[in-house]
Amino acid sequence: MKIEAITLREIQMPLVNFFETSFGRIYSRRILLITVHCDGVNGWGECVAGEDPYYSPEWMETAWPTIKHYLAPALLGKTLSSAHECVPLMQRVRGHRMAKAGIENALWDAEARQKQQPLWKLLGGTQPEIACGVSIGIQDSVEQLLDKIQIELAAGYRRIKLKVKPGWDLNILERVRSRWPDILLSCDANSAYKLDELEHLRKFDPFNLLMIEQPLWDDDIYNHSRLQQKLRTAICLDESIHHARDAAQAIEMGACRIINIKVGRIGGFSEARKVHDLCASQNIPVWCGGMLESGVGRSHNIALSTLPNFRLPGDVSASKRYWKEDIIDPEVEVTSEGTIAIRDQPGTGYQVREDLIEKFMVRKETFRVAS
Ligand code: OSB
Ligand code: MG
Repeated sequence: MKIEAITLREIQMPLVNFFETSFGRIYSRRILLITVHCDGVNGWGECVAGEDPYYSPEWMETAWPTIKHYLAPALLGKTLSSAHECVPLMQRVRGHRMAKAGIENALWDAEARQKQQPLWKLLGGTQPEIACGVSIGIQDSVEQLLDKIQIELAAGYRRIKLKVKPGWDLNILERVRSRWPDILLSCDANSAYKLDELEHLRKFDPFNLLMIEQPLWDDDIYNHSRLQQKLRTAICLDESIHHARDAAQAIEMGACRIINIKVGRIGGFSEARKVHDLCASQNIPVWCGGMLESGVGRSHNIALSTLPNFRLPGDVSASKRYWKEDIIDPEVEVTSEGTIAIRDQPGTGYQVREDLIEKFMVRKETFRVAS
């Protein structure tokens, strides 16, 4: 598999509904798509870095030049026998995991298409059907939130995750639990709390949550271990886990009982599998997080979620929850049982709609081997 060229495209797509977390609200997404051109086959990846450096230090405008000036030059002209061989070639660049993941995952897609094999099988997936949950952002009113939950439960989703922050937490959990005492319910703070709010966080315990995701600082593991000792509710780490060593340390310290794997935050499929395998060996369940992806990233999340230790429903949901029209064919659909059936065609099983990408595109740049 010779890497002949790499193309970056920025597309802009309005969200069907705004999405609000403890770090802010967005109405539309800027998405960086990466195409690797290898021996006549194109592989597609999505860099999940956000519009702003709020979820992570990485964002759209760091990913593009990092790929242009460092990652693409490290890869162009190289011949790989499989996608994971790109990892050591990009290692000199520190961090920038979402940029690296966008490229690595595009190479996996190319490899799967070249081998005429489904990506999920190439990754070692074993589950032909995956369980889906939804992440519901902060709303303008509690009534709106309850309406949203009602709609998602009626659609069949198996787990509801609510974004929380001080002032939008115990009050909503109370309302939700009194209406739905038995649903699988979790919450995600995106680092909205401090360790001195322990007494407040302990008040989450009676709501019988599946987990509380990332209550404390994004760059902290140790203080989560102190907090976990004092909470009955399981902590799930998202932002704090960047690679398998982080996961090993977090588990050893008792900082969490569940880990959210986002392939972008972890730096690509190879490292995501390492985190998965490590958690499996320690009996820590994992689930697949989302970053409001277009169909390209979404289809990669689906493939990853087929690995055996993805034992809890992921934030992997239908295209139409986010997009009027998604850039893949078919769109991702969720059954009335709240599952996605894995497609068995070569690659992701979804075709990239270049016509639509052309329509949403605001910039494009191709890098080739210098001749
Ligand atoms: O923390 O899981 C998160 C979206 C953007 C940034 C961070 C997060 C999220 C979500 C959305 O919760 C999950 C999805 O894509 O549905
Ligand atoms: Mg999260």
